[in-house]
Amino acid sequence: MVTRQIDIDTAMSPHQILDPEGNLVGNMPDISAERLLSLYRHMQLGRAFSNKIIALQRQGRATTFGSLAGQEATAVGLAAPMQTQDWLTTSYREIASLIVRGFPLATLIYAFRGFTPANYPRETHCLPFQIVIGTQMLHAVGLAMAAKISGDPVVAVGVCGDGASSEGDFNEALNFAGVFQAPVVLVVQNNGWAISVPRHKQSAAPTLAARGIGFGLPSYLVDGNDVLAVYDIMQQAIARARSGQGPTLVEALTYRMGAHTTADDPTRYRNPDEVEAWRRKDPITRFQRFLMKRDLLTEEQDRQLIAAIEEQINEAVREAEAMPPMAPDSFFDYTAATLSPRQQAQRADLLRYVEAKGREASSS
Ligand SMILES: Cc1ncc(C[n+]2csc(CCOP(=O)(O)OP(=O)(O)O)c2C)c(N)n1
Ligand SMILES: [Mg+2]
Repeated sequence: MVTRQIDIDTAMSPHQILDPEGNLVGNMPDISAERLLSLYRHMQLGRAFSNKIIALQRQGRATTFGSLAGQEATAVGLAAPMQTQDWLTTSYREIASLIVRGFPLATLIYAFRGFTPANYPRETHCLPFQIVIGTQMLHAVGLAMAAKISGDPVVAVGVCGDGASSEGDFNEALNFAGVFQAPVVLVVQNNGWAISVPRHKQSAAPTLAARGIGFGLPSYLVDGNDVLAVYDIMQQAIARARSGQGPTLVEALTYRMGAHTTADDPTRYRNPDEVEAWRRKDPITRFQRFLMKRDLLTEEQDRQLIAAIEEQINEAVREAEAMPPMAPDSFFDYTAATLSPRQQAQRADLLRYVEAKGREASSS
């Protein structure tokens, strides 16, 4: 019988490297200046991307979108230590993680026009982001098990929200990962809310990280607004998984500054004081202060970086809006390798309907 010693303390108080003023309060991980600036640029890119899609949605140029604001340190810090061959499975809230993995901005924007990209960027090793809450945690464990069975030095990272931790899928993923020692890192991005349901309604456990202990997983609570702390814990967990030391659960404590999605009004259920308190812990401001104190970033360079990001996003919007809409029946191509007679009939039915609607529109 295998007995593993699991430290409960790491799951109880958050690991922190930078305080909200950007002062170093923990051990600095071994990261080059170039990489520090790349983390910062991706955080700014994540926020600007989120703001842009929300603006496009308001103009009828994008679908429903869940704000990323406030969660950039977690999204960037969890993806940055991954290697090219590793797999990432996320929800809709981790778009900045996909960007870190090299997912093209124009392809993402095309997806937020409501279309499935014809040339999915498989080389990024990111599964399509999940809307079905919690499911991607099982996908991550499955990918990790495939790597383990094949003997590939590949790690999978699965990310979900605090609300998702109440789903069966989340618990099954942790249990399976623990029993079979899958090379996986399971991350809960605890942003305080699952639409209008607060964290305390999800679990009576003192932290969500503490839940990992019961499954036999080394578990870590981390300040999710501190990119260095997230990077540090993730780097260690990924290295352990790669060297055959099994899975880890990470809970990143952060906050959803914006609405759940463009279809939500959080002022109906959230106390503005709570939002204000978290604004003072803004992950981008914190890291910006740190970089400036270290003379790695000047105000002028910061302005230039933000302007360059704006231009990069505008260019991606132009590119995405120039792409033709997907054929309305193309989703049949992604659903099954071969269509059953019933599915073929459904496809023909859909095409007849689309054609009739087109005729109706052109005659009116
Ligand atoms: C299985 C399932 N149940 C319900 C929903 C509807 N739904 C969409 S988002 C959401 C809340 C998710 O909260 P959380 O896991 O904390 O993620 P967050 O949106 O805060 O990132 C729910 C219930 C869904 N998409 N899938
Ligand atoms: Mg949440």
